[in-house]
Amino acid sequence: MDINLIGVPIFYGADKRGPEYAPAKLRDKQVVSVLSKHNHKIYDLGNLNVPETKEYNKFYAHHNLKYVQQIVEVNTNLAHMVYTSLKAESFPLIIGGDHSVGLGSISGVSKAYKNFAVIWMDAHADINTQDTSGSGNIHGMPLAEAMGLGYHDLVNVYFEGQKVSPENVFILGARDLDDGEKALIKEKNLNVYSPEKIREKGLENLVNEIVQEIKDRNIEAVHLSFDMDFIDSKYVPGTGTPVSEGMNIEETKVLIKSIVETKLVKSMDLVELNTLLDKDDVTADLAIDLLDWTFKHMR
Ligand code: 4U7
Ligand code: MN
Ligand code: MN
Ligand code: MN
Repeated sequence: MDINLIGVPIFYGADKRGPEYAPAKLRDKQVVSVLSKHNHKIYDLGNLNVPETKEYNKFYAHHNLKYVQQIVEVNTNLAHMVYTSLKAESFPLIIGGDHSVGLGSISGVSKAYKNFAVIWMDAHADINTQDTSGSGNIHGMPLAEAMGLGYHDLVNVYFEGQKVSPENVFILGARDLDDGEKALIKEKNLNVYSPEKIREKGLENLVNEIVQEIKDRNIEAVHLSFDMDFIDSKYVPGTGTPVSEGMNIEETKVLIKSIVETKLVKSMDLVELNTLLDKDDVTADLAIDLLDWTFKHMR
C-alpha cells in the first residue's frame, strides 16, 4: 500500500502546548521505517504550515471558540491534502496535533467518498459546539462540526455543509461526556460505545456488529480517528486530557486489528500525543507500537 504521511503540528484546538511536537517526535522514533517494514511505501509529505498567532487573538472571532481562524485555515489545507491523497490512491495517515484536525481529515474524505463511515476512538465524543462547550477548546468539537453542527466557519470548512451523516459515525471508548454532548447523543441517536459496553458485547462482536451495519448501508470507506486518550490514563501520561476507566493496550489492539481487517479503512488520524506531558517517552513509544500494529494488519 502507498501511504501519505501528513504531520499537523497544531495545539490551538487543545489550547495547551505539547501536541504540536508529536510529528517530529514520531519521525525521530523512525515512524517511516517502522511502517515500511510491512511492505508499504511511505511518502512523508512533511508538516502542514500552522500559522503563528498572538495569544491575545485567541477569541478574535467568537467568545467561546479559541483560535477559530487558525484552525479553519489549517483544516482547509489538511482536507485538500487528504482528498488529493485519496484520489492518488495513497492512504492518508494524519499525525496530529490535537484532535481539531479530525475536521479537516473528515472533510477531505467526504469530498472523495459519497458514502463513508467514521470510527472515532476516544475517551471523549468531541461533539461539543460553541453553545455546549465549557472550555471553548475546538478539539472537543470536530465531530459535531463534521456532522454539520456548530460555528459556520467550521461547519463550512473545505466545502459547504455537512461532511458525514450522524448514522455513519461510531464513537468507541467514550467515558467523559459533557451534558450538552449527552443531549446530542440522545437527540441524534448516535452510536456511542463506552468501554463498559464494548466489554459487555465482546470486542470482536462489537466490531462485527458495526461492520454489518456498515455493509448493509453500502459504505465504501471508513475513516479511523484515534485519540491517544482512548486508552486508559495509566498507560498514556503523554496526552492532554487523560481519562481513567479506559481499555488497556491489548484490548485496544484487538479492536484496531478487527477494524483494519475489514479492509474498509482508507484513512486514519493519530492525535493528542502530548510530548511535553510524556514520561520517558512511554506514550510516544506506544503511539509507534500502535501504528506498527495497525499497518501490519492493513493490506
Ligand atoms: B479530545 C472536553 F470538557 N469535553 O470539550 C471539552 F471534558 O480531542 C474535553 O477528545 C475535550 O481530547 C477533549 O473541553 C478533546 C472537556
Ligand atoms: Mn478527541
Ligand atoms: Mn479525547
Ligand atoms: Mn485529549
